[in-house]
Amino acid sequence: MNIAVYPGSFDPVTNGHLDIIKRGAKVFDKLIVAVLVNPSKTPMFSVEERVEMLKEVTSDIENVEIDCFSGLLIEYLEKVNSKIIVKGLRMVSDFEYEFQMALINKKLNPEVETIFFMTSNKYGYLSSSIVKEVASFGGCLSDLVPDSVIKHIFKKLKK
Ligand code: COD
Repeated sequence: MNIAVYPGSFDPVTNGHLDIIKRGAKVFDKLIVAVLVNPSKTPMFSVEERVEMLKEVTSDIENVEIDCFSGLLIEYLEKVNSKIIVKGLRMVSDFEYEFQMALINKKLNPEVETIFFMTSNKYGYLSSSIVKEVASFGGCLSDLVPDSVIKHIFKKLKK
């Protein structure tokens, strides 16, 4: 069974992430979307909220599981019995960082492969940070994140 892990911050999940999840789920037997627990960052949403939003938007995809992890990704892969990391690539600017990550993960475990999915044309500009910026200025979020996520963002901003 081919189990792949798609790691990220997902703060919050965007339509760009969801596109990669849907495409990844078609390629692998099981795709685990793994939210990083990173105490050194101050995210908009807690890990539990990010997991919840991901569960809501992937509930119709049978072979997708949502989880969270802390520490090294390579150690998490071992725990879930996977040797495949899924990443998304947008601009050339993603490449340098993702290339470094792929190389360090390969160094830490040579059996692990990182597989890149090119962003779909319409999501090349999209990131969680851009979504948060647009939201903070009251801009329109449709086409950027799933409808259920828009509700979570507005709820958070009202607080
Ligand atoms: N289109 C396509 N892909 C996209 C889009 C889009 N519009 N938006 C984002 N993506 C891709 C990103 O390129 C990335 O691959 C993934 O989706 C997740 O994106 P983010 O922004 O939610 O998450 P990141 O980039 O902050 O996640 C970083 C990780 C959690 C993957 C990384 O920090 C990590 O693996 N940390 C664990 C510690 C570790 O093992 N480090 C490496 C060895 S030191």
